[in-house]
Amino acid sequence: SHPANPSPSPSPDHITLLGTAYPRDRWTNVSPSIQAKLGRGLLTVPNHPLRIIKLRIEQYLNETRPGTDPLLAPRAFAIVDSLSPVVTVQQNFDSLLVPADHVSRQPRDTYYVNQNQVLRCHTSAHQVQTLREGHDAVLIAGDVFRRDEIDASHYPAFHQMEGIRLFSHDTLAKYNPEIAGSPIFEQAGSPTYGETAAKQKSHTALAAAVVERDLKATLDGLARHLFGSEIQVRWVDAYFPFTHPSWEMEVLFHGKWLEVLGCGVVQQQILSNAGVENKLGWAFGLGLERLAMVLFGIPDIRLFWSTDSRFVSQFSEAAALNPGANAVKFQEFSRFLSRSKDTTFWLPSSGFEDNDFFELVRSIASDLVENVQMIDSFVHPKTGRTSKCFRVTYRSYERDLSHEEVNLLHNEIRNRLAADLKVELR
Ligand code: FA5
Ligand code: MG
Repeated sequence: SHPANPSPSPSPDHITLLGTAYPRDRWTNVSPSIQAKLGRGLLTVPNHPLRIIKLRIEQYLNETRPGTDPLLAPRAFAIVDSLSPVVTVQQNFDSLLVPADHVSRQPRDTYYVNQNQVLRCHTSAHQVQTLREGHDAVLIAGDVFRRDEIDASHYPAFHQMEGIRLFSHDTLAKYNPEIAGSPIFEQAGSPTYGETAAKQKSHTALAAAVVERDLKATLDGLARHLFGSEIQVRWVDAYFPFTHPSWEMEVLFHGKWLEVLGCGVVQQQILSNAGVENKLGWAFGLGLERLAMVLFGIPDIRLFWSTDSRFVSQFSEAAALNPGANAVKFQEFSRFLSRSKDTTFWLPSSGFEDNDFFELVRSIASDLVENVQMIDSFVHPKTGRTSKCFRVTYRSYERDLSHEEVNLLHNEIRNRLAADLKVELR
């Protein structure tokens, strides 16, 4: 695990993250509240629900389960879970074929340490380095960071687990006899060489279909392992620069479809860049909070960061890892009063992003804010200016907030809005 969160930066020219000082530049946008989340090591806290989910996934992928018929065995996934979340732009984006102008690279969405380094926004950032080490099956777990919206299922720091599985022709044929006499790669110049909706250009349609089937069977099986056979799952077509074809898996939770993971067939270019030859494979990246919320009925993503012992004491790693164990449902330790306040303003003519507002709210109200919702937006017919109204809902998990306290927070937000984001308050 990482060292405890460090003292403030040694100089205004540097930002200290996990004990290392990094030069600041005009890209630096890691906020103090995010800095404070680094090194919390939630995946190493005994009985923490995120750790339980991680262990249950490892258990599913690495143990042969009686009564199931794994498409591929033995499943020997290497576990990689102590890599620093500070990665290079190359790792987080370029190594995954993310185009230079892709939206996710913008400082609007990503925490930049400086021009060359970011807080990883997904565990996929480590795909190439782990593949280079020669693993055919690997699980990568860790904390990831994104400037994102604020609600019960989105938080700027969360946890992902990445799974990668590669197959040679022989491993694929061993468990899928239909492929024994057929190639897995197309030769350039062959009439079937070329990308389709279902496959990459250099893959045979059969090999791509077998890998897709294994991927979906693995993840359907994982969902049943975690949630029981009653769980409702659906597959949605998706797009990622680093996989093709790609999907997202959603599970039914409280009557709504909740996206829990993205996955697909790994771009062959990534494998060859990592020095892998004559193999193809799949990868997935799942959100551990989303799975834990479903499994334990945890209503709000902020709770994972709670230091209130009434949170972690409700969960038991030993019990949860028993085969056939039923997950104990989380009992809310009282819901305190919530207070909502609206704020309305004219945007500056350019340069305002909703995420800037969310981050500002976080930086002032921290975990006392439960939800931020845009409730109105319109363009003035004469001046062409845009007005937005956001509703900020405040609620603590530890106590009732007073009117005065909420007013102070809200006024501070309004002052900083005008000063830092150049809006005109209404
Ligand atoms: C990715 O991050 C891809 N790297 C996943 C992937 C890996 C695809 C390998 C293909 C191959 P996405 O941005 O959809 O994809 O995030 C994956 C999961 O992380 C989501 O399904 C969700 O469960 C979780 N997640 C995303 N944003 C947040 C957030 N702000 N708070 C909590 N969980 C989140
Ligand atoms: Mg997604």
